[in-house]
Amino acid sequence: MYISTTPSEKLKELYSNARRVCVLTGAGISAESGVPTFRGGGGASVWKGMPFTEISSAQMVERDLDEVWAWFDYRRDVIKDKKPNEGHIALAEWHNRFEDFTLVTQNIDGLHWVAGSSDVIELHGNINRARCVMCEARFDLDRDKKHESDICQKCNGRLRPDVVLFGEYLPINAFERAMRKSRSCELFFVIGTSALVYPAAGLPEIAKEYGAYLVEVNPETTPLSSICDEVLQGRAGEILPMFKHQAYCK
Ligand code: BJW
Repeated sequence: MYISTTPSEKLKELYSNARRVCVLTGAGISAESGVPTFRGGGGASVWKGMPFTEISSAQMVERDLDEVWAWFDYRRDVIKDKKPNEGHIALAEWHNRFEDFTLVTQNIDGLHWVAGSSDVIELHGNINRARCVMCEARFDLDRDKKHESDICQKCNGRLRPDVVLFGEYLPINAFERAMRKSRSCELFFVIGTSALVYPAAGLPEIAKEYGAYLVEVNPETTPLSSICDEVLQGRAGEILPMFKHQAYCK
C-alpha cells in the first residue's frame, strides 16, 4: 500500500487513462466548507444531550417527530449559507473528464449539486426535502422556514425530513446503481468518510473485490485504509485539485 500526501506516479497514470471512475464522499468533503462532521469531534454529533445515533434514528421518528424536525431545522440553518469548497469543485469537473463517472455521496447537504456536479447519487437523502410518512410524496423545503408541523399537500399525512436514518433502508434504486458502478469501475476514490456506516461503507470493499484500484483521501486512517491501494493523507480540498493538471486520454 502507498501512503503519501501526493498521488503516486501509478495513480497519475491510472487517472489519465481511466474510463470508469467512481467516487464515494462523506462528511469530510464538506468539512472545509464549515459543515460539521459527525465523528471525531465534529459538531453534528449531539443534539440536546442525545447522540446523533439516537436523534437520527427510525425509532426517534416514531417516538418524537417534532424533535427530529427541530434537529434537522437546526442543521438546515447551520448549512444554509455554506458554499462548496475546492474538493467539491474538483469533483464537479470530473463529470466531463471521464467517459463514465459516478459520484456517490452519503452527505445530505446538497453541496455537490451547488458545485456543479451534473449527477449525484445521494444515498442518505437530502436535508432540503421533506417526504410524506403516508404516501411518500416529496417536497422541496423553504430554506428560511421551520417545518415541524407541515402536512402533505396530497394526502394530509405528516411530513418528515427526506433523509435516511439509522435503521432505515437506503433508496433502493440509488443503492443498486451505486453497487453496479462500484463493481464495474477501474478506479474508486473514497473521500472524507469514517467508513463506519453500512451499507455505504461496503461500496469501496465491493469495488476492490471487483478489481478497482482503491484510493482513500482523508487526513485520518479509517477501517478501510488497510485494504486501499493508495492512501492520500490530507484534506480533500487540498488533495483533489492536485489531479487537475493531469493529462488525460478520453
Ligand atoms: C476529512 C476532512 C477533510 C475531516 N477532507 N476528509 C452492517 C454492519 C454493521 C451495522 C450495520 C450493517 N448494516 C446496517 C447496519 C446498521 C447501520 C450502521 O451502519 N451502523 C454502524 C454505525 C454500525 N446502518 C443503517 O442503519 C443503514 N440502514 C440499513 O442498513 O438499512 C437496513 C436495515 C433496515 C432496518 C433495520 C436494520 C438495518 C442506514 C444508515 C443511515 C445513516 N444516516 C446518517 C444520518 C443521516 C441524517 C443526518 O445527517 O443526521 O448519515 S448517520 C451519519 O453517518 C450520516 C453520514 O452520512 C454517515 C457517515 O458518516 P461520514 O460521512 O463517514 O462522516 P464522519 O463524521 O463519520 O467522518 C468524517 C470523516 O471525514 C472522518 O474520517 C474525517 O477524518 C474525515 N475528514 N475533514 C477529507 N477536510
